[in-house]
Amino acid sequence: MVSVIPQPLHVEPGTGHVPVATLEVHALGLERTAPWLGDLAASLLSGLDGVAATHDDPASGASAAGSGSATPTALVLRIDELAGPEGSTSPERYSLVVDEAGVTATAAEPAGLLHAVQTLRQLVEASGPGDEPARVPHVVVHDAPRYPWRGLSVDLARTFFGLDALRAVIDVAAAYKLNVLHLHLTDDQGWRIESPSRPELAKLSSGSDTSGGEGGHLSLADFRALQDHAAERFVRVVPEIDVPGHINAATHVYGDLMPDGVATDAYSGIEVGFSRLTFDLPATEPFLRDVFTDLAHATDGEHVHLGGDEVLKMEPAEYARFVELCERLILESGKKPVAWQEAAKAPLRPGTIVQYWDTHPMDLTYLVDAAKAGARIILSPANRVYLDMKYTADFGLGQDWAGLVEVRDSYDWEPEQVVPGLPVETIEGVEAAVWTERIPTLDALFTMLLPRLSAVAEVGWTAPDRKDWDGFRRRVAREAHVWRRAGIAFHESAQVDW
Ligand code: TNX
Repeated sequence: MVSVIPQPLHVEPGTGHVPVATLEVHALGLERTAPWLGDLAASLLSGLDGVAATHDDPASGASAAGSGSATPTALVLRIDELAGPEGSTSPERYSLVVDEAGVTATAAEPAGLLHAVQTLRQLVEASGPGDEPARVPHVVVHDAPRYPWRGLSVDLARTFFGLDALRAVIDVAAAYKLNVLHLHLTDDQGWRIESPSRPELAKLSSGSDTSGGEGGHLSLADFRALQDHAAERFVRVVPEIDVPGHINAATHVYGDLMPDGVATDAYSGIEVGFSRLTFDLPATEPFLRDVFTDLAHATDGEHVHLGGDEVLKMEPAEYARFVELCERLILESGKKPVAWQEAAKAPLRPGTIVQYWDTHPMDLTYLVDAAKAGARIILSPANRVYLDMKYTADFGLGQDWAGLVEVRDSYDWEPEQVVPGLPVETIEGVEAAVWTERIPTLDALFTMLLPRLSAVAEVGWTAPDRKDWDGFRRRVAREAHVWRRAGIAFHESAQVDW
């Protein structure tokens, strides 16, 4: 075990140490694929106590680390097909070697190099802080993730969080090697993304939220900047427009989406399941075509999420027509559909990703059947990874409909056992979710995310036989120092000795 979250697959400790008080990053052969990576690595490592890291940029010929008296230790970043655990084909695989020569990170692709840097960052943290010059024990790490999809979903509709907040969330997610940021962009309370062919949506339906705040929305320029920040950290953004329920923000703008032709009132409460579209109205399909096509154009990623959850007032046949249409619109715009678990009750096209969430006791045969017919499954069991659930009964933030979710609940679960009968090879990954009905500020958001998000990250990355709660408790306690230094709020759960 090394003090790294998520725990790597293969670790060989050595004897001896390498000083890291001055690090010089050499990013080799990344000019075309990830020219920013050397600078990013240097800035991540320079944030650590007692470490000064610079990127030796061959283009500028400049190197500041050499200016001090100590000889800098080299951190080499280099692409190598052979990196990672033997036999691993994961595009995220990497190796990290710390020995007399310095530190060498190799990876099949640039994403793995950033993972290696995140591992190194935690190894440096674990050997400090102290008065001694920073150093890292010799070690060889070969690592690769268990699942290709390790996500966090953030609800921007109930409480709006803007670009800076979301950048901070991405940084934390990437620190624990998560690679998907799913944005729940629309719901009854707000439309939080500019839709160029329907500008009224964000204009008229983003001015409030459930916390009594002013709301807001992401302009396309914001969304562009957000995706750039995410891409530099190898995080894919999956945007969601939730239909055919959770749609009051749209019916508030367009009366012709309502059978009586009358636009609905704005809503800033926290009930769910009361709003819906109507398939046979003439305005419905053009509306869906516009907003999904706009979103598909705006996103760089492969996936667009169509929602589909909690449509409590609709016959199954009409619901199935919505799912079929939205899947088709997304595929026609060149993207792949993702939907909440209820969509699996309708016939799906093979390859659609279905996100399991509802842990109320129920017959899940329809979900298992969909997986057997070609759907890929993401696991977001609410009683484990809904990070808007309260930690304890008296906790001041969040909700408790799925139960209380302490750190250990988020940690101690096995994805293959969540849905009985689900073929394990259909599991694409795991995703935490934070709904924001009762999460009014960024501090509140991080208090709900941390430490539980790091627990979910280990579930998604680490092989089951490498996981262990006692080890995790000790490792996560060390991260408190990192969060405090960065000014990031977290919950000092009684389950951890901070
Ligand atoms: C269920 S999970 C919802 C959301 C709520 C959340 C609150 C899901 C697909 N739907 O609309 O915000 O519970 O925890």
